[in-house]
Amino acid sequence: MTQLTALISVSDKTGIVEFAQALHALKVRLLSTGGTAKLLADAGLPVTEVAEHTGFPEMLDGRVKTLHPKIHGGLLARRDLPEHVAAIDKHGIDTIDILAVNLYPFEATVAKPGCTLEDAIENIDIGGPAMVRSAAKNWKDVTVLTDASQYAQVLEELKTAGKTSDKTRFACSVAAFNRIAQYDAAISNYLSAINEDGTHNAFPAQMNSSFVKVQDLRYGENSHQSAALYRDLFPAPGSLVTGKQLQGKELSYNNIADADAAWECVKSFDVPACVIVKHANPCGVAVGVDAAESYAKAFKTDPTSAFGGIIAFNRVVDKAAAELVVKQFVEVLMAPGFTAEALAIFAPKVNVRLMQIDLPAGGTTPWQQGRNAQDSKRVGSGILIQSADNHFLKREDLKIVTKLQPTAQQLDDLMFAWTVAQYVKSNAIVFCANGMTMGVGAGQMSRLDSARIASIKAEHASLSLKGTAVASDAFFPFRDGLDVLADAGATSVIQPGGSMRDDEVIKAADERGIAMVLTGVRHFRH
Ligand code: 93A
Repeated sequence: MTQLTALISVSDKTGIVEFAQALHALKVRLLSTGGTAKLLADAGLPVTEVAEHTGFPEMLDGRVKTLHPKIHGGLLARRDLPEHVAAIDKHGIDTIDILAVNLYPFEATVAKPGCTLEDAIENIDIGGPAMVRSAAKNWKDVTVLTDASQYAQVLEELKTAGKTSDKTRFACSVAAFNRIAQYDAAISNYLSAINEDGTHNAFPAQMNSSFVKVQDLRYGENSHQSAALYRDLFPAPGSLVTGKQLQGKELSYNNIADADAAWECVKSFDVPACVIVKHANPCGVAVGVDAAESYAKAFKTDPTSAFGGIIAFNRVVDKAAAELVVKQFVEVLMAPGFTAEALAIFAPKVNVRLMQIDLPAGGTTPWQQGRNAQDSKRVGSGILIQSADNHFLKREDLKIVTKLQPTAQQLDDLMFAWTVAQYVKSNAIVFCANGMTMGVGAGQMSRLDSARIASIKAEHASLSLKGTAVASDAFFPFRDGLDVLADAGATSVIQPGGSMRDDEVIKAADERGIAMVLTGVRHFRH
């Protein structure tokens, strides 16, 4: 039997010495590129460098190593075609029967924070994929290995049969093309998302997205669903996925979803704030002089729902805040930092998941403010993509439409209520007073029901809604919704306006002694 030749050229050198040793034991001739050849030679293996084999040196810092007809001819020549065999003979080209290649680590390079465009470019492998494609195309004659996990099977077949099976060679060829497709997609995704100076391009011409796996999750929304967390190749600074878990059990799928809702909401406040989330909705939000006060107020909104909640702060959690929070059953606690005393208070609570997440430094774009420019939602086999709801209301945008003008305190509460309503699932009704939610009605199919539920919740928490400010995430189609708020005790309302019956609703507000302001924007959230 003629001697087989293997070309080995790998960046990830895991298991390669053992593989080459096994090939050598099977009398396979070894060809290899610079770094790999050195490693194999150091292990005492007889190996011919590709440069020696081709008679052409590696050049341009290794950019040209294997791009040579002696390599590609050896991989591509069909052994069953006499013309092919004659052609390679004429040019002194030897056939290559086994190719083991893994590529420059492009994906790992660009996944590193701070990777420069230049680094990324240098890690685009050209010669490796070219050889892999040649070998994979000629799968009937060549076995191509692109992953260390394939070495054992191929060795086994070589040992027992002296050659690999058609089945294995075809499977290796498919795996090789899959790997190349994945590799090229990573390059295309990366380059589509940056500008020529290396800055991030939030709106690339091509709607590519590239995700880096963060971790497998124990299960998805329910225990029969499997799940994993991926992060954007370029996560917005200060977003949840940039955080570090300091203690506690592994985060679950639902923990992460709820934590994101809480973190996005708490980031919206400039003053110390606390957000408690359950089932993707805030069940208590408040601002205060410090973390402790904001928590105490947020907890009061709905102590029943807060049990097992996900809590986010936009200030460092100190001893005073920790002493309050530790009294309740908490699943996840997020903050830009924790004092040593606070950490000591939570240390015995081994199940409490503590997350430290930096706040975004801020800037003019949503991304600099720690928000994604886009969000998306799967619909069957499609995907809906939209620019994210990054509209943040300014006081000067408000239009007062009632005879009664809101007082300064009411305006503060209306602005606060509006901010919270943005993070409550529609239909959203949020009663507030003194920088604290007093009743949250979320996720109902009817706005009236959301209003009713918000007042029932306030009653359960023994909170009076007298004199409260209310936000409605979308307009009132009829006056009945407003009447429910007035009956509950509200004296000021913020809502988008824009209904056909705005006049009827404004008239009702005047009748009921309510000061009403319109925002001109709505915040549906589904
Ligand atoms: O720079 S390249 O694109 N040009 C080439 O001709 C070439 N040939 C193999 N990269 C090339 N390779 C890659 O080098 C392989 O895909 C492998 O990742 C790496 C192995 O280099 P070394 O053996 O010197 O460590």
